[in-house]
Amino acid sequence: MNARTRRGTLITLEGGEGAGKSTVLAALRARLVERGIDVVVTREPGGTPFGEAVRALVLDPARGELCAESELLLMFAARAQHVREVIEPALAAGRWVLSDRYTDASYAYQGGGRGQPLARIAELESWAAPIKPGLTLLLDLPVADGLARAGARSEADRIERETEDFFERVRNAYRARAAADPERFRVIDSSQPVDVVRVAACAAVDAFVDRAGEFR
Ligand code: Z5A
Repeated sequence: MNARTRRGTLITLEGGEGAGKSTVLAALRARLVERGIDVVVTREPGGTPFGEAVRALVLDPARGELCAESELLLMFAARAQHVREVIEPALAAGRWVLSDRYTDASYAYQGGGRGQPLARIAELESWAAPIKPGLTLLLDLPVADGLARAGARSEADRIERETEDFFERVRNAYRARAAADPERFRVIDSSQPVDVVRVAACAAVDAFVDRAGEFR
């Protein structure tokens, strides 16, 4: 197999409210490009026309109540399309994919936050989104700090209107996933200044690229 036909790798970026994912995303993309990697940057929910329509629907507070089961299924409906239309074709072509959120977000928000059974989420994952990230960066900070950052920004969407308790459960679920899979996760303290967080995130990606190179 030559370099052009080698399968690419999925890197995901996760975190709670105001964690700073958007703030570090451009730096991560730039670092991957500097390392000679052809990278597709995408996001969830979204990443395809169908997924972006689902995103608008699921985050719109004007739609009113949405039961937890519907929310979970909508996240996976958007994700199934994203995997088949964007992620899998890019990886098959040897490109890397950097996604702002992926399946861990469903475990954290719909599992931890909404109390949906983790086994049910795992079933959906293995059926609709079986691609595993090679590296997941979790930007972690105390909930109150994240909410203060997000609150200073714009009008809250449907999920952002949740209680502090909800976001504590989301944070705990993310941290539990990271602790259970230290090989894949790198946890970054995103309560640090922006530049420090960017440097730490880029260093984690660099180390991963170096390691991936050793096995190629
Ligand atoms: N969701 C779900 O429930 N289930 C799923 O399966 C998936 C998603 C995939 C939309 O996601 C919602 O979908 C999200 C989870 C749910 N719900 N909520 N809540 P999203 O990722 O698009 O939306 P978000 O979580 O609200 O992300 P965001 O708005 O893009 O925030 P962010 O990217 O993490 O933060 P940021 O925009 O980079 O930074 C926030 C502010 O903090 C901004 O003013 C920055 O300038 C500031 N900032 C950032 N870093 C720092 C540092 N280090 N110091 C000081 N200030 C900082």
